[in-house]
Amino acid sequence: MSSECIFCEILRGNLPVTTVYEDEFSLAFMDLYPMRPGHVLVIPKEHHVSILQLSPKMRSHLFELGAAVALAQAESGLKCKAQNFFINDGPDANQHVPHVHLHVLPRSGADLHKALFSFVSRYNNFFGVAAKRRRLALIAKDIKTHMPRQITSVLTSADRA
Ligand code: DGP
Repeated sequence: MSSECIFCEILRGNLPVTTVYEDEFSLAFMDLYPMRPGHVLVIPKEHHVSILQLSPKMRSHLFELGAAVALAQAESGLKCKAQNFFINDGPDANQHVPHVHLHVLPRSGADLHKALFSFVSRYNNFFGVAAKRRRLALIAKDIKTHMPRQITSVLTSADRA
């Protein structure tokens, strides 16, 4: 873990987080500055900046978890007809938090302008105000309720560092 990484601080329990899913390798939680309602981040517990530093099994695990989150978002009460899955992989790709994170961004089918605005503004380093924790907690509860019972994973306890 890195002492200068806010996601590591979240994993250590030193910063608040609104969790959607957790296992021994990964965490899925609500983005505090959601680009659209229901925006979730999926991270490995190991600190790495780039997906290129992850094992193939870990990369696969993160994407399977991202897919499970997407299924749950689609089943939840969110307006969600599709998702953007994306990773800003390194500072020169507009990565702001130097810890691998997969964005799972619900799209309503009628939100092009709002989504475009949020992409452009954050790529200009403007994130706006943090979402209200109570609202994040309500959305997280809804997504959690719809998470698949089992996440397909190639990782086992033997893969623990
Ligand atoms: P990126 O620009 O790809 O590095 O995305 C970083 C994301 O992290 C961005 O969508 C906002 C989010 N974020 C920043 N600080 C916090 C925090 O303290 N808690 C949570 N939950 N999300 C955060």
